[in-house]
Amino acid sequence: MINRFLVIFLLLGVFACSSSSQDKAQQKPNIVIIYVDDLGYADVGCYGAKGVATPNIDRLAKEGLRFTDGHSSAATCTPSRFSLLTGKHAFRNKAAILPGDAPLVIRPGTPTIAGMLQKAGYKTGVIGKWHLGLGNGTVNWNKQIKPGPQEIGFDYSFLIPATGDRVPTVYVENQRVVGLDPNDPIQVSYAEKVGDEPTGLSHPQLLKMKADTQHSQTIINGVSRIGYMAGGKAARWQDEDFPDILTQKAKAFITQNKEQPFFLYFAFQDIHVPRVPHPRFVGKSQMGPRGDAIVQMDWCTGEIVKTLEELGLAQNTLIIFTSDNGPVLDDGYADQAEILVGAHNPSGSFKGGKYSAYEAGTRVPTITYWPGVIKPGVSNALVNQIDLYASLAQLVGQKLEKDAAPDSQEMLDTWLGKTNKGRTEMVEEAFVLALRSGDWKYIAPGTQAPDWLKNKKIATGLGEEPQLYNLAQDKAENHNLAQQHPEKVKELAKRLEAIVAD
Ligand code: NG6
Ligand code: CA
Repeated sequence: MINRFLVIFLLLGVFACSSSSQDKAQQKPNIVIIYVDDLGYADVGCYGAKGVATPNIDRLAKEGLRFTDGHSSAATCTPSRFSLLTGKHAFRNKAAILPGDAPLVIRPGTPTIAGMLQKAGYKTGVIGKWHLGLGNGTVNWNKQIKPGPQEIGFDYSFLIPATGDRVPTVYVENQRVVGLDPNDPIQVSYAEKVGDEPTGLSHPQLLKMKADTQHSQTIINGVSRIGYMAGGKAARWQDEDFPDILTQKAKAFITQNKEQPFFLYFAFQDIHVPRVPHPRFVGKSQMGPRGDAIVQMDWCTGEIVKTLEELGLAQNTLIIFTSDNGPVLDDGYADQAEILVGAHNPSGSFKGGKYSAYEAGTRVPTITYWPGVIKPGVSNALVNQIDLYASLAQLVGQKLEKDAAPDSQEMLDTWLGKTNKGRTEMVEEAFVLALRSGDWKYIAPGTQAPDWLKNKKIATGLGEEPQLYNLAQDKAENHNLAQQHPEKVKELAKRLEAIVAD
């Protein structure tokens, strides 16, 4: 008798324990970062877009929190992604725009946001554009490709290895090129021609759209790329399929991990060049391929929200929607972006765009969405993606390891809209560095930039003289006050130097 009671008692105890640990696991919210490429501040409806409708993103903004002063850490892709994942300024590692055959720039052993979440019990996945390098030196694309995401905290990866405009134009899933025929090995070179396939320079008549010299190497799927590639024919992507393939992979990742907390870093190819939307999105905006790519990425965003809702996960998922840098119209391909832009201004009322030290370089659409937790609204707080590391660690109750995320500030309450208090100072990284401090913005002097940048019609912020703006009075950065306030220039220059030396 006693024994029977004892058994029942023990069983009850076991059940109680397992259900409470299950509840606990349930309480940890899923985290999805939707990372658009080159999306400008005013490229979506809720931030003032004209000529293109983005109902899915507008809904996130309407039912979530829309930031008016949200920033990527840099005005180009690799540095922003580096900082997002490591919580560390990219200039500390000299992480600039990488070639398509570069080694992994976040070295194994470096603490990452994905690794931190893994330790907190999350399944972690990255789907989409990587552009952080792979391997240790020159990658052999025909073998196991590592180190890569797996070695820095991701359980699952499905990658566009570099950018859409760089070779190799293949997907890499968990360290292997997808669909590779071993009898047709891949060769890649950024230095010299490999194989005998036509290039943009030799066969311009084969192109879907003309390109500048840097984008005029091997032609793949009618688009000339940066870099030369041979072989791997069966594995090559069709640019038009990006939205369907990447979204399907993202849905599968969510579905497979629905019973446990997951972290999905979903990095779109859109709206980076080459802009080759799927035929069903062609003509869906008034702005040609660039606008159609915006419609396409709005659709992808909507599919993720729909999937979370269908699986009953929406109430327990924090979505962060944002971009890696500001907008660019002509980034190497003649896709009519400049001709068809009309009244639409991708940078909104800010100066510059991608590559620029002015505000539009890093001030990008930034929306947090978590039904039932984040109250709908608008926040004017100064926030930066570099702070997500420390803020999400706080959210999931994970202590930051020693030396982890040195530049990341814990600002969870700001991201969740519980306070309107943002950063008091912030570095913006372009080809020169800038410092925001209160209402002031200081742009350090500097003129070093790649030659191709000089042909772009972008106000880069580069110059021999220091620049000082008062953003409260002059958010378009038109009036350089450096001459009037030499002491302020001195103070901010000193402070910036100190941050860099830190
Ligand atoms: C530049 C490319 C540009 C784009 C950019 C990276 C030239 C002239 N331009 O070097 O097309 O690929 O790199 O963009 O080569 S980013 O969004 O990934 O930073
Ligand atoms: Ca980018």
